[in-house]
Amino acid sequence: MKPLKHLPAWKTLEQHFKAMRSFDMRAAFREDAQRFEHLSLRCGNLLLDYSKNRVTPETMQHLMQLARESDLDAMRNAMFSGKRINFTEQRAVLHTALRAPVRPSLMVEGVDVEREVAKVLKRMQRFVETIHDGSWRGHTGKTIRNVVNIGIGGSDLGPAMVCHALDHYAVESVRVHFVSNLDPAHLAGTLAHLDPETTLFIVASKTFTTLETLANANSAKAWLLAALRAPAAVARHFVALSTNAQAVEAFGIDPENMFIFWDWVGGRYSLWSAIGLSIALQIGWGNFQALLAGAHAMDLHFREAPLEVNMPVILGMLGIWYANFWGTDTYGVFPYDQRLRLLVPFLQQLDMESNGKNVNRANKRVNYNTGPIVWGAPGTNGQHAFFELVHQGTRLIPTDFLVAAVNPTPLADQHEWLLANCLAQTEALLKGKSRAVAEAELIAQGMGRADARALAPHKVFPGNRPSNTLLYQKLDPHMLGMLIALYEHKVFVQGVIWQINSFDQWGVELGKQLAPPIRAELNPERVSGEHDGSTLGLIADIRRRRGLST
Ligand code: G6Q
Repeated sequence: MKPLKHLPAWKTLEQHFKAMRSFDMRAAFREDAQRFEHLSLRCGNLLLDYSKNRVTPETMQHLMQLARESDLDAMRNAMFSGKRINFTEQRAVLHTALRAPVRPSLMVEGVDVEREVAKVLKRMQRFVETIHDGSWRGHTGKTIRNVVNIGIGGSDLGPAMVCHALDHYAVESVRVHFVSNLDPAHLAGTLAHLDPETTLFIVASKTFTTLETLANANSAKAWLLAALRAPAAVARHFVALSTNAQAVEAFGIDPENMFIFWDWVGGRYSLWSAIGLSIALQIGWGNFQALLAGAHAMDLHFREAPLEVNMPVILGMLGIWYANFWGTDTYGVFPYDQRLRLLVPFLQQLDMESNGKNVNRANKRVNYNTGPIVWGAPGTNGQHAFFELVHQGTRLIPTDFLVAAVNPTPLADQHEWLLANCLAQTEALLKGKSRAVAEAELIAQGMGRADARALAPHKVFPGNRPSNTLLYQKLDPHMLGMLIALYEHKVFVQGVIWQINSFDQWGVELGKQLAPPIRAELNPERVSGEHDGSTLGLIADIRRRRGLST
């Protein structure tokens, strides 16, 4: 593997960047009336407009050449065909197989993956139907009205984001809740409104060893048993989603009530697997299938479309352009869609856990920046909060705006205003406002010349700031599936270019290792350990507040 910075296309891009430093998008739009047509594309009814970026068609050619020299094609095929591309954990990466229609041909290491997936999906479907038609009863014979998904990270963020996004598809008979945090406030606050007789817990944990999830599951079990007073009740009120049958059984959940998945499903890519049970319970089986089908449509596009017209590749390579040539550190995501309010936390995990790496596939430290800091919030809320910095701050921030043409919940002309604001923000980022215009506006408002001259610099918008717009018809399960898969593949593309493993997460381990000894030091019968001065000071302060010896 040739180091990234030694690739000819990288060197070409470095040269090209020098010429692009003074590039002005406004001039580019004036010079090319077809710029929007040249720099936008559709996949199904999803439109990506990337014309408001600091790129020319030539930039895009160089970026695609970099993708070719990085063996993107081969890496993509390796992922889809089940090669162990997660090489630090020796695992295949096959979330795409979870949403493919059954093809008996995907044999991976002797296992017919598609058939295994189909079997679990069938069991999930039957289970969902028994909850919805009321034939699954709680221990006291009542039907289930509330479902609580207990999980964290990948076993929470994806399903929670989808359930919020598609709450307009929710079935009436059950409500789904999510509990993730170790903070007892999360579980206690949720249970306060629920009736044990009509509540079902889904314990979602790939490993079934996760501290937070097991702590919450044990507390939920205690809550149930305190009310129903019969150990047999657990079998009617708990199901598990996991790869670890032994641990599920040890917890007391009937293996009949366990839905499995496999080690080739990464946590942050698992909403398509049994981990999506809460989604199917909330929106019904047909809609869950539509979500999978949407993701599959994007998989096909990613697999088959030439790089130049491949949406995940374009988004991924634009991110490389900004992070590695323009030196941007962050990237903002602004869904003008309240239902997508959990998209940003989901993408933060997807992107930052996947590409927040500093060692490459040759086990060497990289000498360039990798994954950006992902942040954002739904519009128009963000406009009233942090957009000041996006428009007038000193940093360049590439952004994605997402918006639906049609809102399933029309209220007066509110959606028209939402759309107008979304487009106005990207236009403002592009156009900016010059000092002369700012000054003229102030004078027209009646301000004296000297005052206007003094105030005008504060009212200047530099403009020429980049944005992508993703415009879709309406947020339905199919479209949401497409959008999530789009970002999954974008993150994959960037990981390939940066030559890192996007599918492990060793960076979350150290804190987990250090917690148990600290926990032991908070006990009345303290077990002293080795810490830095700050941690020692904090432990001592906590002990003092609790009246314990220090
Ligand atoms: C995701 C990560 C991580 C994981 C959680 C929960 O890719 O691996 O967020 O999903 O730590 O793990 P369990 O599902 O094993 O409880």
